[in-house]
Amino acid sequence: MILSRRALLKLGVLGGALALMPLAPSIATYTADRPAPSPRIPRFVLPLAVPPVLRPVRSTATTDYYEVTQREARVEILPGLPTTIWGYNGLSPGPTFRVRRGRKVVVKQTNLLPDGVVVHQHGGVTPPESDGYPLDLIPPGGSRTYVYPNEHRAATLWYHDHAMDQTGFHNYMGLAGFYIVEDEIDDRLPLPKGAYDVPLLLQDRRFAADGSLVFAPLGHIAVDGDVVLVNGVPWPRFEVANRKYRFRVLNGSNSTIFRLALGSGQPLTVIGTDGGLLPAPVQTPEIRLAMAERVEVVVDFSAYPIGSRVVLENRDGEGQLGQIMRFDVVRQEADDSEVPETLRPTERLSEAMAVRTREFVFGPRPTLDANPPVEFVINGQTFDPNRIDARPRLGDVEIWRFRCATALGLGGRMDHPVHIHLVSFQILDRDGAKPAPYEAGWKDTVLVPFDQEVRVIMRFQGYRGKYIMHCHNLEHEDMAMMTNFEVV
Ligand SMILES: [Cu+2]
Repeated sequence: MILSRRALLKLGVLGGALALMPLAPSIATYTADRPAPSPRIPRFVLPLAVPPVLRPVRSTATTDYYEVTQREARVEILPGLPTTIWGYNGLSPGPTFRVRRGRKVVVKQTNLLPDGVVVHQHGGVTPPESDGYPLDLIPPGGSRTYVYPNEHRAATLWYHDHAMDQTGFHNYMGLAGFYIVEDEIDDRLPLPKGAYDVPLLLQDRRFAADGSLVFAPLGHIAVDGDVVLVNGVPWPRFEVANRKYRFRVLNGSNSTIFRLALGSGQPLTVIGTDGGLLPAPVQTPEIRLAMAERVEVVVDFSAYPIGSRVVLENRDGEGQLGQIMRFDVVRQEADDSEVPETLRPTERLSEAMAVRTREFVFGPRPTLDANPPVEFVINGQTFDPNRIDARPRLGDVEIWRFRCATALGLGGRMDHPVHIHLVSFQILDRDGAKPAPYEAGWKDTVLVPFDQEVRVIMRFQGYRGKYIMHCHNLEHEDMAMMTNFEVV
C-alpha cells in the first residue's frame, strides 16, 4: 500500500531530510530533492504515436459498452531503456474514446494496479456517481462501471485518475487518455478530418539512468520534468503533408504550463477550447496552455515547401524544454478542408443573468505542521469530504471570482489552474479586462495567475449532487486544494 503524501507529511518522513524513497515496489523513484537530469536523448528522431481508438465490446441502439483494464506495463520511452508505466489497457496515453453526443457510454474499469484508483471524465456532464469523486476508489483487484450520458457538445475531453491524495502520482505514471465527443455540427464543418485530426497529449517527465520514472514533487509544490512527451513519445517528429491539420492539444502535465508557438513564426489558428468549437476561428502568435486545458488549432502546412521542418515550441521552457515536437513537411497532397468563418453558435452568458457571485481565494497558507510550511487552501480551508462550500441551484447562472492569496512571500508566484467539475463556463474577465480571444470559448479549467483576479460565469445544469472544484496543479490538488459544491 502506498501511503498518501499528506499522511507521510504528518509522520514527518517527507521533506528535505528524505533523499530517495522507492514508491510502490521499485516501479519508480520518489525524491524530495532535486533529482539528477534524465538521460540525454536526441530530439525529433522518434515518430509521433497516435493513441488507438477504443472499440466497444458491444453496442445496442442507444448504448456502447466498453471495458478497460488498468495495469502496469513495461514500455520503451527513451531509446533502449525500459520504463514501467501504469496505463489504461497498459497504454499511456490510454486508448482514445471517440463517442457521439447523446449516445450513452458504459465503461467497466478493472483495477489490476497495486493502488486504489478513480476515473474522472474531465469536462464531461456526468452524474455524480460516475464523475470520479476522489473517495470513490476502485480497490486493487476491483472494478467499477461508469455511465456517461454524453450530453456534452462536441469537444476534446479527457479521462484521468482522480484518486484522493494520489492523483499526481497516478497521472505521472500514465493514467490519462483522450475522450472526444463528436456531434452533427462538428460533422458538417469542412475542418480536417480522419487522419488529419490528431490529438496531442503534452506531458513533461523525468527519468532515472535505468529508464524508470522519477517523481519529484519538489516541496509538494510542482513536478517539473526535463523531457517533453507528446502522446508518450519524447520530442517526436511527425511527417505531414503540405495541407491543413486539426490538432487537439491537451496539457496533461502535473505542474507545467506551456506557451505554444510555431518556430516558423506562423500564427496558430485556434478553433476550439476545453468545451468545444469557438464561434469563429482566432489567429494568435502563441497560446498559454495550463494543466488540463485543451486547445484545438488548425495548422496549414501548405505555406511550406516540401522538406521544411517546423518546430512546435514552448516559449516558457528553458533549454530542451523550449521544444515540444517537430512537423516535417514530406509530401504533397490535395486538401479539400477549410476553416470556415463561423464554427459553432455560442450562447454568451451575461452578468445580468447571474443570480449571485461567489468568491474563492486559493492559498497557500503558512503552517507549522508541514515542510515546506504551507497548506494548500481554498478560502482558508483544506479539503474535507463532508463540508459543502457552495450550493448552487440547478438551472441558476452564477459568477465565481477567483484570486490567489500570497502569504509571507511563500509561493508568492504560485499560479493555480482551477477546474470545476460538471459545468462549462465562460471567462468574464481577467483583472477587469476581456480574456485573450482564444480563451473566449467554453472552458472547464482556467489559469488563475498569482497576481490576477479572474471571473467566470456558468449555468449549473445536468445533474444535482456533490461535485468538486480544485486546483489542477496535481501536487496542490493532492495537498487538498479542493472544495465540494453541491448542485441542489
Ligand atoms: Cu494550485
